[in-house]
Amino acid sequence: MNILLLRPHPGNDRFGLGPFFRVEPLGLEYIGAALRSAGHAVTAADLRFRPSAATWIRRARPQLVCISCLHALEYERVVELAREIRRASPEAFVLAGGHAAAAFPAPLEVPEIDALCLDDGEEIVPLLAAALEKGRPLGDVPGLRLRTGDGWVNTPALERQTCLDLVPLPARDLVDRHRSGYHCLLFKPVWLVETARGCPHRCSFCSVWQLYGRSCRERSIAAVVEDFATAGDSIFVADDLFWHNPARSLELAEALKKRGVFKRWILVQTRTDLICRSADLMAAWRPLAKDFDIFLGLEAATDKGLAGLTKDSGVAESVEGVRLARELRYGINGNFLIDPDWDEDDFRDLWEFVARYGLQRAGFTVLTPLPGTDFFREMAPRIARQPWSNFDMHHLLWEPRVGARRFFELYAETWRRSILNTSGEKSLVDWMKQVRPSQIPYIARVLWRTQRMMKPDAYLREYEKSRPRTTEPLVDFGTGARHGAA
Ligand code: B12
Repeated sequence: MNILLLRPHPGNDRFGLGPFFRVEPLGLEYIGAALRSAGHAVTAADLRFRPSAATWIRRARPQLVCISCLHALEYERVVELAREIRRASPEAFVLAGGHAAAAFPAPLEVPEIDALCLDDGEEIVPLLAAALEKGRPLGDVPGLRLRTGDGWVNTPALERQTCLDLVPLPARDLVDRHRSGYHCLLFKPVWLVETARGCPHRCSFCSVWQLYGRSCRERSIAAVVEDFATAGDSIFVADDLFWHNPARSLELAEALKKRGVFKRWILVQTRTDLICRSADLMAAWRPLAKDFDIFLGLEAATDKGLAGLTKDSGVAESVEGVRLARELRYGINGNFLIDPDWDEDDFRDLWEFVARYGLQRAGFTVLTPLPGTDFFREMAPRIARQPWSNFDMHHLLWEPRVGARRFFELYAETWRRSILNTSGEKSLVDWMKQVRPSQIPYIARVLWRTQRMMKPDAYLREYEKSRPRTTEPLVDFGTGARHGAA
């Protein structure tokens, strides 16, 4: 069967990480590898680059089109893309999947989409392709939400979670033509690598543990070593919680060293309390890259703030984790959450914390109830109908305590205290000194776009444009259900 895999343009990357990170569609690469081994002809297109979806449809002539939807902010774009596909190829079966589609499928229940994938795709998509090819009933394919004459219905869930070793390596060649366009911060090109999936913690704002039931799955050491060894020099590790299993992480570090893997740059995401109890592990990993950055969910500057987010960790751990990582020469990036219900003192507490511990490399996002979380279900009555593209963690979804103008003044001031402010501590010249001459135009463009985050009016304009003018609720929970969810 001819199958086309599409990564849509997310549409809204005006704020936040968008300008800094553009990484390969790794989920589609794993699905592509699974489909190939079942004998299908697979084409993948990353629509953040040219050509358009219509051109890819003409080239690939697919019977099945798979669209990925990682983030809630992409829902509208995914629906638009499905419409475009329907027009260009009315006979093709259109399937959407990926984190946001699985965690909260309701916004994708439109006539132009035939089915939604409610779990990982490596097993489900080949089963669907086989059913379509052989004309078998689609209701027997597990893990789907199907559009039927009687509305949207769920097929039985997968009997057990997909084992990550089912597909040992992603089919990176499917999108390698865009490699030079994949970048993170100053590093370009970049490879996205996954060693494990899931997180056992229960932070209220995160939709990952709620989708995977706090489970953690690991790839085999052999597969990860092969992937690291064959990927390029700059690696972004997609794992939700790196170093989670100390014994396996230590074994992996040793195996990578034995294979002679040494990278220019590695970025991983983890927690400060885990760092506090993993000094040996961290020391074992540090020699694997010249520059090794850690992205930490710092979230709040007070214990009360952290407890409110069910972080299950305190500020003492944040401070000690950062100290320990720095002592081992790791670079620290992180993120703090800004609650719309804050008053002025809360902002000042955060500024003071950032200054005291030198956390100017951290970013700041607006606390946003992400679809698929209990937090979202709880907050939905306060959120009126507005575009999903506003769920980028840089928009206000309800009126903040200090009023929208004051909130954005304080928010923009928070960003002005970061290293991204080229009129602040780190000037444009300082940035340019860090890159090769050939990278200067690229980094100048990224920084220029980022200065918007320091301007209250830029946020306010967006807020006024999509200010909720109706009290119509955002979602109808009668339809937003995934397997077993309310
Ligand atoms: C890498 C990543 C990014 C990358 C972009 C990735 C890309 N390709 O463009 C960057 C760093 C840019 C990014 C940015 C953001 N991200 Co992000 N990101 C991730 C992360 C860590 C890993 C995704 C990944 O590649 N995993 C590895 C692959 C192998 O797994 P996978 O994608 O899940 O794919 C599997 C299944 O989902 C499924 N599948 C995937 N696609 C498809 C398609 C079809 C058709 C089917 C059938 C199945 C299927 O099968 C795959 C194989 O098993 C996830 C965490 C997560 N666990 O999902 C967060 C995550 C998706 N991001 C999140 C968020 C919030 C953001 C930001 C808003 C954060 C911010 N502070 O600004 C921004 C938004 C940027 C923007 N404006 O577009 C949230 C989304 C929550 C939500 N409900 O919306 C997540 C879940 C993190 C979290 N803990 O909450 N992100």
